[in-house]
Parts: sequence; C-alpha cells; structure tokens
Amino acid sequence: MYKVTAKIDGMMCGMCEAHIADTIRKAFPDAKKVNASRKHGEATFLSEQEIDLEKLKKAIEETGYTFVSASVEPYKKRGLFGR
Ligand SMILES: [Cu+2]
Repeated sequence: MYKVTAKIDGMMCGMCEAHIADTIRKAFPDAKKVNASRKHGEATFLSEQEIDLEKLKKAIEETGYTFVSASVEPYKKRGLFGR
C-alpha cells in the first residue's frame, strides 16, 4: 500500500476539492481514501500499486489546477481498517 500526496495550487472551495477528488478517482480507479484539501493545498490518497506520477500530474493539469509536486511513501495499515 502506498500513500500519495500531491501539492496542488488553485483550489478555492469545496467544489474544487470535489473536482480534484473525482479526477484522481477517474485516473486511478483503485485509489482509496481520496481526500482533497484547499486549506492544505494538497490531495492525498492510498493505492495498492505504486502510481505513475506523470499520469497524476497530467490528470490534475487537465482540470485547470496547478500541479506543484507529488510524493509517494509506503503506507502501513494499522489494523483499524483491516478486512
Ligand atoms: Cu471552487
């Protein structure tokens, strides 16, 4: 499991957050816990596979927002969400 954090400029309201979250879900159908925050200027999500950051960048830019940077880190489940 990986946690992806993308820094994104240009989100102004809840609609923007929803727009970014939808874009991520569409580009990465296996993305989980997709969350976009205008307050932090970033979007985060979890993925089973390591993701293609170029694809993420492209998807964000196609929405009209500014992709600043992104990072991927290994994510350990804590049992709370275990199946
Ligand atoms: Cu907005």
